[in-house]
Amino acid sequence: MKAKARVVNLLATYNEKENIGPMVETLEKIAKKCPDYEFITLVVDSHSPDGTGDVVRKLAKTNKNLFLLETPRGLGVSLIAGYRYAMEKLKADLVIPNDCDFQWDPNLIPMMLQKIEEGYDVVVPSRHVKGGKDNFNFFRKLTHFVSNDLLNGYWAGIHEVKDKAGNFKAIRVKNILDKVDLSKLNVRGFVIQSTMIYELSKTGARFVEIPAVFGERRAGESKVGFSMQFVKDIIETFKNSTRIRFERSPGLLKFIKFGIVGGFGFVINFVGLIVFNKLLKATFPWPIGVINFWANALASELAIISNFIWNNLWTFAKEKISSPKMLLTKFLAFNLSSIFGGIIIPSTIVGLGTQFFGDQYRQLILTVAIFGFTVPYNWFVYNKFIWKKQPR
Ligand SMILES: Nc1nc2c(ncn2[C@@H]2O[C@H](COP(=O)(O)OP(=O)(O)OP(=O)(O)O)[C@@H](O)[C@H]2O)c(=O)[nH]1
Ligand SMILES: [Mg+2]
Repeated sequence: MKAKARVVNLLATYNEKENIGPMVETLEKIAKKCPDYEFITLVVDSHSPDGTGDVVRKLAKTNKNLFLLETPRGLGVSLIAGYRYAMEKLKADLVIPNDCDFQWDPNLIPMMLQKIEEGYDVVVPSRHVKGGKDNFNFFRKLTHFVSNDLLNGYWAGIHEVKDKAGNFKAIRVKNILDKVDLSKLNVRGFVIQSTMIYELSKTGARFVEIPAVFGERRAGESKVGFSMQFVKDIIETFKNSTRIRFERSPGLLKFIKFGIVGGFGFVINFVGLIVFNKLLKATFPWPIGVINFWANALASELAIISNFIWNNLWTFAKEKISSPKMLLTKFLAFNLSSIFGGIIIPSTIVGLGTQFFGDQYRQLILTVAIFGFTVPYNWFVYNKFIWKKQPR
């Protein structure tokens, strides 16, 4: 006979003493409807001051399928510890995390198992598909929109599911949850939800959303409200979304570094022009035009040298040029390209532009020339020629 698949229902609790008993009982009833599965309940409790842990310990005396894991405060750290315990100690085949307040209806579990049998790896009950609904007031709608849609959707770029903020989901362990490096997940609070969707997506998991109605809390109090913890949660969500965005688009981080190096080069050129202007004026009896030509030539060469060094060590660190011969060749190519892209072309645009439109547009035309031509040109040349990825 085939061994039954083990489902670990992972319940996060903080002050849920009135809800934990009914939840364990409800899960037992659902287990009876799913005879092909062995149901286990793991409660992760952050030392709730209301004694939720004691209630679980008492129930566990007569229920061999009920386990308690005591965790530090924080939904994220608690769930991460729970996922690990479920896989390592309880040998789970599937993990189903859920809240303990009945806002997510545990009666969806048989349908979620059905979807797993159909071949999906992660089944997400969702408030954002047809038939789904939430009970949020204006404040919670707003915070949900900010975290779910703005930060996790647009900013982080998590698009595997529409509802990224809920706890309730069914996750296959083999080749999916066991591929997530939980020991490296550095999240404390509610942001664990979207982080898990992202981490699971990296394993190649197949996702499906099913409609769910997010109802009222059965008893006790919500932990989401305007408090210091709430501010910390928003900051953590922002930090984590930013990390995910950069991880998903490595080119973006490179482009920002390239911008910083270029900006620094501009400052060198700007200050250098002032310094060399003074030095040359004091040394040579040349006309002002000749003085400024050489002053700017020296200043821009300093900027070019700085751009080359920082781009080589920082922006394109992965493609870094290190052999001395190559370094010299690339540096000369970089100079040539900088004279063309950074001096000849923008100066021609400024010259022609002011000739046609008038001198009052000089600074505007320079800005357009730099951002419209020099920046994209340099980005292209650096990537394609100077720091071209070496085939391995
Ligand atoms: N172990 C643990 N569980 C927590 C912690 N904070 C919240 N929880 C549990 O996580 C679940 C979700 O918390 P809720 O406060 O209901 O938050 P929510 O459902 O996202 O938001 P509301 O709609 O405002 O209720 C509940 O079962 C809480 O008891 C924590 O620090 N540690
Ligand atoms: Mg709740």
